[in-house]
Amino acid sequence: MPAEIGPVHQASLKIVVQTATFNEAASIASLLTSIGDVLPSARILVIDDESPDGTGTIVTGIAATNPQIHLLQRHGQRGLGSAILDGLHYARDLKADISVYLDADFSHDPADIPRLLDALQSAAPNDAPYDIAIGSRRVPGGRTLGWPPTRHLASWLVCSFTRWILGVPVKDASGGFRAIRLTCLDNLDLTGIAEGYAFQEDFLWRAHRAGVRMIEVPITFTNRTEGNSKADFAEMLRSVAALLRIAWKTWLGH
Ligand SMILES: Nc1nc2c(ncn2[C@@H]2O[C@H](COP(=O)(O)OP(=O)(O)O)[C@@H](O)[C@H]2O)c(=O)[nH]1
Ligand SMILES: [Mg+2]
Repeated sequence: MPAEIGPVHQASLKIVVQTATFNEAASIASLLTSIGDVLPSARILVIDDESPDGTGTIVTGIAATNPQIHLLQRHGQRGLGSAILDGLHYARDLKADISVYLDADFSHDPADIPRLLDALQSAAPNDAPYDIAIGSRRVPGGRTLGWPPTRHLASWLVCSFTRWILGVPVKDASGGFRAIRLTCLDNLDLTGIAEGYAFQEDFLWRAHRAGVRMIEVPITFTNRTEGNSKADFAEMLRSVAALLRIAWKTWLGH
């Protein structure tokens, strides 16, 4: 049953829902079905990095019978951030107005997408509209389920660092569930943006400095029950290095 129809849908804006995948064969088919149930008119884009478990092959099969589903199969490349960025550009090439991105492991509930879309339209009459709606675990009503204490600690450190050291005025800068008004990309310099998980903080840092308006929407994040996390120790180190580079640029006033 489709979710409640909000103002964005009535305005018939063109929406792409995108998800980056690496080894998500266990969940991708049901995720595509769930997104289609929530937003029947949206295009759905999967950006896959040659997943060895055949995620791309599964999507190819589904896309063959459903023209609303697109696969961007990348070759010889890895990285959550660069995958999301390629997806945003792909959505813009499709002439979409808004792209929503979310993880492929059901940590983000597709049923929350309409609330993110509606938040983009929620600015007061004389204010500029919001360009980014952030699915947030750190505003009242938001929460994270199923994480070990170490993940909670790492996430709290990253979000605090981004808020207080990098100066980005949001509480959850590290989540991967967002709605983006694609015109805002025109005002952002995305050269050299982090290609891994630190893309999430780097993107908001650049957006904030460009004057892009953002709003946080409470969501429940549920840790995956299928497949494995790609946020390993090496990725954590890459993210820390990327955040320190951004801090350096912040202090230098770049
Ligand atoms: N295309 C692509 N997707 C990735 C890559 N790394 C992670 N992902 C996807 O990014 C999302 C978040 O990754 P996940 O492993 O769930 O991270 P966690 O939720 O932080 O533990 C999932 O949909 C992954 O499949 C990558 O290198 N390339
Ligand atoms: Mg996950």
